[in-house]
Amino acid sequence: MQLTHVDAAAVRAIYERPFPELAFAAMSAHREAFDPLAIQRSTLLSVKTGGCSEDCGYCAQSARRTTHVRPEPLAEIEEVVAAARAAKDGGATRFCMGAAWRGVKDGAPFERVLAMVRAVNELGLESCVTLGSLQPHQAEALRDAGLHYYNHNLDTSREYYPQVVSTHDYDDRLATLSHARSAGLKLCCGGIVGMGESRDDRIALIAELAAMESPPESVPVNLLVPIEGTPLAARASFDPIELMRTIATLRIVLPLSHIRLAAGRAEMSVELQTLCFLLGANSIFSGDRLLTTENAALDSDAALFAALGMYAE
Ligand code: SAM
Ligand code: DTB
Ligand code: SF4
Repeated sequence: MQLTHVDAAAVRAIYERPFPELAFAAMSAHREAFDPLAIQRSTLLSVKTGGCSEDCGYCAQSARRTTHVRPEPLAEIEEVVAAARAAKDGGATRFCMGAAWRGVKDGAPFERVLAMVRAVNELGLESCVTLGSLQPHQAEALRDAGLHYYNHNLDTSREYYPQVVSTHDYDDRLATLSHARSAGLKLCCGGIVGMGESRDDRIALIAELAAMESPPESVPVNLLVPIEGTPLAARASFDPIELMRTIATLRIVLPLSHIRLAAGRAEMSVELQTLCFLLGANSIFSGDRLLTTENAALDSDAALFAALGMYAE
């Protein structure tokens, strides 16, 4: 099913269906476009850690807070190549490099990121970077270096965003996505659940993604990883049924996108992960670390996929 007009009311009508109806529709949409046994795997590396000027309430890397993160300068290419090789050996098909920047500045650090992209591509991996805001010429430089995906999350609804971040706004995020798309990059764009947002906010985020002229090929759904020292450290536990409704609705309204069960898997039961895969999540972060926190272990992922008769793409 390809939806032509997706607004918040249409998304709500899907999101709030009785669960068995929602699940059946999501599973059907998944099978129409994808092999339901296959899971795509991406591995993350933080190439510039901490010291960020922004104040995103969920993030360990804001310079405005004291967290477990020790700031580190931009990584050397050799270090990135070694990590990318290890990711490939671990079965990942995409390597995602994250920088704790408000945005890209022209100059030597950006040139080094371009060299990282070329080096990752040479290993036969898809490349992805997340560097904060981008200007059009920077998106074009990334494209010319061979970048496959630009990750830039909307994170939540337009309405809730100012409660989470005060140093940039929703339109800044949309502008960067538009520059990346205009340069011909594929988009990885999703959000975070479990930040105290309402169901309306989750529905509005889904509608925002689905209404994009050219929606993201890759949609990460992060469950907040609570970080000591951040305003969202004391998050109350999140209702797993809301996570499943979010995944299933995304699968229905974005039938051709990979939906990633992203951060927070280390804290999820195998039962919850399995249900999310059944409902249409077909991508994960694999490898022992996310950016600054632990991920679900590679061997437990392998055991889960073997038990389910599923496999990595
Ligand atoms: N500075 C860039 C930016 O803000 O786009 C790139 C790095 S930032 C860490 C990338 C994304 O990671 C955020 O947009 C958010 O979706 C996710 N993220 C960061 N910290 C998280 C946390 N504690 N729990 C869940 N997701 C998180
Ligand atoms: C995304 O959607 N999630 C990733 C990646 N894109 C950059 C980051 C998750 C970070 C989790 C918390 C941490 O490790 O600091
Ligand atoms: Fe900086 Fe990105 Fe973290 Fe926000 S999410 S504080 S922009 S690294």
